[in-house]
Amino acid sequence: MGTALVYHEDMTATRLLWDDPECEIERPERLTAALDRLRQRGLEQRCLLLSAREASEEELGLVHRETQVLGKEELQALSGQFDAICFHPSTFHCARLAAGAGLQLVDAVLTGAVQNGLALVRPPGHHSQRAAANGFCVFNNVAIAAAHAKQKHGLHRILVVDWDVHHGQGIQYLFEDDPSILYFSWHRYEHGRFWPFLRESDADAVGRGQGLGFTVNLPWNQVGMGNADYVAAFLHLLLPLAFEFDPELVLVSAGFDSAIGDPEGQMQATPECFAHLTQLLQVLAGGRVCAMLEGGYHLESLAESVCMTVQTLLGDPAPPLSGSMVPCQSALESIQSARAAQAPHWKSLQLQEERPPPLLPGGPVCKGAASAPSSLLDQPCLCPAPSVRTAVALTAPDITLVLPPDVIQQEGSALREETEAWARPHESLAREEALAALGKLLYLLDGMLDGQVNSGIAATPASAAAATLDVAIRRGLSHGAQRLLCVALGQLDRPPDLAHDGRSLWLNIRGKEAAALSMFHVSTPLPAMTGGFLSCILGLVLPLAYSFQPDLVLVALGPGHGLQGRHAALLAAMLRGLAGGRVLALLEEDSTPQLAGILARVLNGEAPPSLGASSVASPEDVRALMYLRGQLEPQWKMLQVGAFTPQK
Ligand code: Q9C
Ligand code: ZN
Repeated sequence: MGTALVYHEDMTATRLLWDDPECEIERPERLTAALDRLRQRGLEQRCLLLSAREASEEELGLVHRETQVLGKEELQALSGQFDAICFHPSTFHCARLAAGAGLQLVDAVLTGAVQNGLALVRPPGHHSQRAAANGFCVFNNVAIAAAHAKQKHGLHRILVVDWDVHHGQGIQYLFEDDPSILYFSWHRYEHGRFWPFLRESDADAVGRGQGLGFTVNLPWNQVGMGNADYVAAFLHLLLPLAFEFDPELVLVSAGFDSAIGDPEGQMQATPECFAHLTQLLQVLAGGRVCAMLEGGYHLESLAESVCMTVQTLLGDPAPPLSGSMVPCQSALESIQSARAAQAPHWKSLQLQEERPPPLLPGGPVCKGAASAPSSLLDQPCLCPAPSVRTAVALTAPDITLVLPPDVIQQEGSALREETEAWARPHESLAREEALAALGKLLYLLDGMLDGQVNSGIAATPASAAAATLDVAIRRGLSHGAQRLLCVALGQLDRPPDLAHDGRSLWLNIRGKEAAALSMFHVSTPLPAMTGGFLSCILGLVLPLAYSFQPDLVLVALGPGHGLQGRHAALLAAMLRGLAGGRVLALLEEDSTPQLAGILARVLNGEAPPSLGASSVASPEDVRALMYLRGQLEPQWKMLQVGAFTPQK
């Protein structure tokens, strides 16, 4: 459905007219560097370009008290009245364009002209308050867009995700008693010793009045937070609340001063991390995500991170995350304290907070941020994108299957002798239909392993599902996959002679018992209700997967898998964050064309349908999750929620 890029060259006009070391980092080059890189990567060309317009007085009035135009002489004097503000004669025009750009983006998304988009704007907005400019921000672009989405489009639930490294206190103040706007912000805090030095940036500021629980602060008390810390914050704090909230629209205060190399943030997250954050948000609100630039002062890091965000909005799979995926102790403590502060207001946190896990010292410690931007930044991932994003290899190409034009129905099959050789050990693969299906699957898998195809769907007769999966795993491991994650739903057993060499992680979702037979062989019941399903995905499947860092994912819906279509779509959409989106879904031949169709679209980058208001996880589901977490947490560190180590 498309991605909008909203911009206007005039927004490069505002600049610093006198010496001020605090303001000098907010430079016009921030916009030109980001835009140049988007062009260079061919990403701008794939977007719907919208030329920013000025917001009207009335639109600004949604959030701000009267605004004024000033003469040049008054600008410096006026600047002195605010914290971290330097006005320029063009500031008012630029700030009106920045606010207008956000409004256009929201209008484009909510009228269905596009699915999502990014507004590349200056000045930023999230520090701006009702009657005060602050922290380089003049008008609160995101807040105005949120108020507009409520007023002009009648929305009732808007999620604002502020991944800028500073606390967007302006947004918090404007909506702290408003339950229709869930505001999440993580920020460098250092126990209150970092700008803007506010007590109300801490985790225990949770909103007031009707808005209790609709302000979510995650203060980082150390610098050096990295990919694992950011993803853990999403999986264990933001996303459970966001799914429970069930937003109709997601606005992102997209500051990239939280990325590696930034002089303000001093954090370590690589640009690829923003692809993952974006992708994780795209499963909400039917994929209606509007990102607006806030901070980001390291031009290289900013440009790369903007590209990662836009690329993901366009539906490209996120590149794999680099580095060991182990959240640091300080991050876990922050996540735990935010969860504890929010637990009274959110059902999805309550059951698990009943017995707060003990905090034990001794986890990994953040390295700090002294090191220069790592080589990760100097060498952006240059792996060529596969020519086919998604291929569907069904045995009888289905004419009733409605697919986007860029999803291909694969005709090819592996060579007959080769297919027979792989099939030989399995009785269930002797039948002609099973052999034919296996030939198509092998052909598809080879395309994926060779890098020609990114993701795919194959089908098999139910009686041959287990054997086909067994062959797929072996073939994957012998033809290039280093680490293979297999998520198996329904009656599928781990192939008995699959080596226990740590190269495959088997996760079965079915039956009654939760069991970790080894760290690479996990079984958990399929929750009946949406709430339980979500905590299974966010609390178990994704933490395991992000810890394991597979380079190939197989997801198999086997006999009696019992998964609803929208749940299958969500699982596939979220597993797409692993292995650079190299995901092969294996279905039963008699699955409905609807199921095959929705999985193909989701693997191809479309948003899964909203789950709607979710039920709570049942006590049994929570017990299963807690049990497995206790078993597996020492090995798979992304499972940690708070600094928790189970007692023996
Ligand atoms: N060294 C935005 O990122 N100066 N504003 C802090 C600490 C103010 C940041 C000084 C930073 C404002 C949108
Ligand atoms: Zn910032």
